[in-house]
Amino acid sequence: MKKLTLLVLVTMLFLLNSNAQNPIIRDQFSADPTARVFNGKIFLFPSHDIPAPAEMKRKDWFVMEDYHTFSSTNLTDWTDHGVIVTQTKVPWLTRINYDMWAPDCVFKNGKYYFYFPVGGRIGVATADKPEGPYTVLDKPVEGMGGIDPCVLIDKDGQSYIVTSMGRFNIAKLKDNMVELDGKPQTLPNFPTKGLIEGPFMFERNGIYYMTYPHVQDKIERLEYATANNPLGPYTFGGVIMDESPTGCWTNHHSLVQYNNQWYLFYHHNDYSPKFDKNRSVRVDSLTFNADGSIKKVIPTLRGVGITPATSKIQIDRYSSKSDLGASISFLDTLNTFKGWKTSLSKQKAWMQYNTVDFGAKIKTVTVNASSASGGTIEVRQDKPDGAVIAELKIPAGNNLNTLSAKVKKIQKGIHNLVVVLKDTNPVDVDWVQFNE
Ligand code: FUB
Repeated sequence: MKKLTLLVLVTMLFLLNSNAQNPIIRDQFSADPTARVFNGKIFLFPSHDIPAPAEMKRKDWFVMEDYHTFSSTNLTDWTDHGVIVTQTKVPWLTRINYDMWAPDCVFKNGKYYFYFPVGGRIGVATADKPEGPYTVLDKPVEGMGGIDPCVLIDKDGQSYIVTSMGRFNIAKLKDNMVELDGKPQTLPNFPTKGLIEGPFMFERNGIYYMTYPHVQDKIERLEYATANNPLGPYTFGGVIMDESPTGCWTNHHSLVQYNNQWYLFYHHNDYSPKFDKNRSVRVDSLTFNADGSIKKVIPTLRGVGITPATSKIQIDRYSSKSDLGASISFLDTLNTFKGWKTSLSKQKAWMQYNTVDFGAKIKTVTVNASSASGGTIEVRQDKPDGAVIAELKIPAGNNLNTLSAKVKKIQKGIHNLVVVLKDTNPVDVDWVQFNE
């Protein structure tokens, strides 16, 4: 019994990926995120980039052999439910080609339907629970080609599937969710150049939105169009997100409303700055204007959610920073999944991390930091010139040290956290954590 309890505890610890910031999945690559709300939880159905195995001749392309699903109740803690579908378990797949691209999942008639593109076909797997286990059906969706399926279940119960093949093709689905009810039609009025993939369709207040990546210039940006019914015609609405600042060529996405807030899930190449086929899922808040148009989303590192002060706060996922003397870099360029550090190199340089829940009983603060020449940092609340709640002198040396100090005059509840370099000796900060 004791062994079983220990095993459950260890498994829970393994499953709990406790990070609020972008990217949200921090122990593997993840891309093409479709987020859905099922049973009051948010479920993420991304695709899964992996480094090319030895047998793959082409090393500069996407390599995707399976799908995981993840869930969260607070957008802060994500549980990895493990692999739900893998290429070797697709009965009708004749060629293993590591091409399990962007998927979707919907709930209908008491079952979860997971749609995935592989081998130029659209496969379906079903499950009784969103996290699985999923069973891959014997046949793909006959008559539907293309990639990146998205399924909309309309208010009248009619389902539609849209895929992409340089243009968007849409068809009604029969009630069994696996057969088409009529031939796919190509949606008119979308760009004829630079439209490749990734349509996402949803309805809000009677407006049907088709959101999609489009190469207007060199790489994809996210755009949207609207219509008064799922089959269109759609009218261009605007840009949801500009091109990735780190040059990630693709940007696949989904929009979802959860607890009265809309979110945009998308991907960048955070852990793989030199190879944009190894991507990572991010999430930022999204807002609609009163007329239903979408406000452009600026990608952030901070992401969404409230960070408990008692967690190891990665201030390199900053909300804002001083113009001079504050920068971030990988802790270990050979293993980027170890994350980043903040470097403060000029007197009064600062890094601000917003929306930290300081609770009511914080007594001390611990930092993991290094300073070649021995520098001092101040921990402040709310803003760079906010009240100093602790000061820590980092011993001279190149290695990271974990050291603590008492906090004074700390404000309870949710506040921003700011770390400021007090003197001129540079300091690198890995994380900051408060203790009760
Ligand atoms: O992940 C492979 C492909 O890249 C997806 O299917 C596209 O949407 C793009 O993100």
